[in-house]
Amino acid sequence: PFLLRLLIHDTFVQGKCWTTFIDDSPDLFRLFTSQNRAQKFLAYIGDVIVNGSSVKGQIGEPSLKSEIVLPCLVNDSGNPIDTTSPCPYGWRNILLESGPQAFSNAVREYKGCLIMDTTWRDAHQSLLATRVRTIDLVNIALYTSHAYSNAFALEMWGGATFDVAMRFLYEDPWDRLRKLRKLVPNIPFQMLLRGANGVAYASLADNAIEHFVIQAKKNGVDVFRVFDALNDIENLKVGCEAVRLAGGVVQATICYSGDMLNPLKKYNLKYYLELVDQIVDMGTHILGIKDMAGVLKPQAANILIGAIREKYPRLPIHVHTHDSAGTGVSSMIACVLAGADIVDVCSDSISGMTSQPSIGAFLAALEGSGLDTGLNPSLVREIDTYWAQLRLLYSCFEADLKGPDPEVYLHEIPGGQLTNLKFQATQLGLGTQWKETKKAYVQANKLLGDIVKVTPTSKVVGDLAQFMVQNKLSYEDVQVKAEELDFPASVLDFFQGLMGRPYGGFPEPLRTKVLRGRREKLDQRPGKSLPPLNLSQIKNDLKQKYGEKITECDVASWIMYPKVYQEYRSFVDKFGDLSVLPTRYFLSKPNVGEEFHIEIEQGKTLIIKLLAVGPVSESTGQREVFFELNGEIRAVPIDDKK
Ligand code: 3PY
Ligand code: ZN
Repeated sequence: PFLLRLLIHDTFVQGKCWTTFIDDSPDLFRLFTSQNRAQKFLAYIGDVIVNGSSVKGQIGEPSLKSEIVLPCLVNDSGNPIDTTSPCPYGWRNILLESGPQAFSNAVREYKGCLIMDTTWRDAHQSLLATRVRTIDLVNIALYTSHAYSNAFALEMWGGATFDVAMRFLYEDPWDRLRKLRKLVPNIPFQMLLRGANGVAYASLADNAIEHFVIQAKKNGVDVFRVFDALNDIENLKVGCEAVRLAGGVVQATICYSGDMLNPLKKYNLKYYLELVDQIVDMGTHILGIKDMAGVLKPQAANILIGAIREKYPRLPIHVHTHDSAGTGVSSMIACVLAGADIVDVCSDSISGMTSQPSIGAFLAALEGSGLDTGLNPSLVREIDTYWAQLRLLYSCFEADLKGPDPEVYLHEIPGGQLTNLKFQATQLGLGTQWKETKKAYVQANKLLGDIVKVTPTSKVVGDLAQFMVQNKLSYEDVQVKAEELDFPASVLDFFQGLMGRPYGGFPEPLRTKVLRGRREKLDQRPGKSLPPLNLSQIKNDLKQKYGEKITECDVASWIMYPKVYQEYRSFVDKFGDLSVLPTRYFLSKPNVGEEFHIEIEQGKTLIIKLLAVGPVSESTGQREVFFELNGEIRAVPIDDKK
């Protein structure tokens, strides 16, 4: 094929060949590159055929195996909306034209109520183990750009998506951001930043956070929801300052925990209002209220938002919740009526339970209030026809929740963690003891001092709860035997102070007993004692290892998750960039005779057909898998690992 390509090459045909012709004509080699790429795809697909999917957390096969039907958007006059290019209008235009402060002023002045859709981040993080892949977001992006053109934002990045993209989906999270940004230039993109932890699980050097946020902003994030898991303002400041310096919209956020209406509980209205005062002193474009477990009941929402609105009439307020108890829509309506400017909802088919409340239900519940979201419910519903299919495509990551569970008011497990913890309990053989795990979670939280529970502190409580169940330890046992027990690493990190300082201080004598002098207690902001990273050195080291193409985004990925990044790179080296492979073939094998397409880049498509699977060779332990690739037969040897 190379010779053929050479012989038909324009320059060659015209006889204008020179001695460096081959070196100067990279197009001659493109065939090899794409053949090499195709070979890697076949190696991955062959492995799924012979050994089954190895995607972590997958149980069984996708329920949907047919082609996904895309939406068909029509306007109010019944005419089709052109979705071949993005919608040109949206809130992002105001942001780009006038900057973050004018943007947040415009949000506050908006007479209706705005929504942020979380379908692309928190909804699938909370119901489908964060496994939704870039290709499935890309395929709905242009439609979303039109149907959601008046949304305040789409939450589409950060939180667990960064880690999971590389660790389990073998994708580059930055690539996702760039692709979606191109397709949706009109709606602001929001990400979740874990304050001084970036998108990792523990504090990083301050310059690492600054570096990360600069890349996120450059590649397409507009609004940064910044929180600290312990509501520690010093930690929060690190993230917020980084966003301000990068030119992003700062959404400094308070995490809501407990039950403000219960006088016996630790976190009351006064606690939250003092936090708001500190945030206002620090400065923010928008105030975020993050109810990560879905425990903000309508009446508490009314009082809390009402009090903030009264004290700070100019401050835009954005509220986030989870629908675990089934009260999400009513709480969000209460927030809006009390003066919140923006609330979080998501596409109906991927809403409810540990996810966000349904957008359709919210829009319907708002009817008659006079508060306009600017969204057309029938377009929103049409987008949901896509998500209804996606829910089936990703059914193998379902946590098997069957309905709302108001028990969340007792255990306060965050939405994203609840599904995870339930899954882990099953994997650890604790499935029958899921009830015990929830009970232990309450006791573990009490032992840790009734802390605010959200990543990473929720993991500390979860790890301690699992440890108690596995070792059959009661609340009293932990207190009495603390000096002998081998606690999970996250519990040691927490007590050492690596996650910051909890409100009311660390519980003593438990802290001292757990640490037993093995680790020095840290009683200041963790990042303060971390030396700045040598970013150019890291980049040079990565270039040495992976070649000259290393970017600042790679540097940021490596800093957040060094081991995961290395494993991701080895995977891509072996199987190529699989982000363009349709999800059905990423997760399950094709049938013999089935033909499918992979668009590896615009205008370049691989047509693949599975022909047959050979027997295992006794000498090599391999099977030959026969494909037709763009009309040519290929035999790919695959190790049979079964
Ligand atoms: C995350 O940090 O990933 C969260 O979703 C916290 O709620
Ligand atoms: Zn959430």
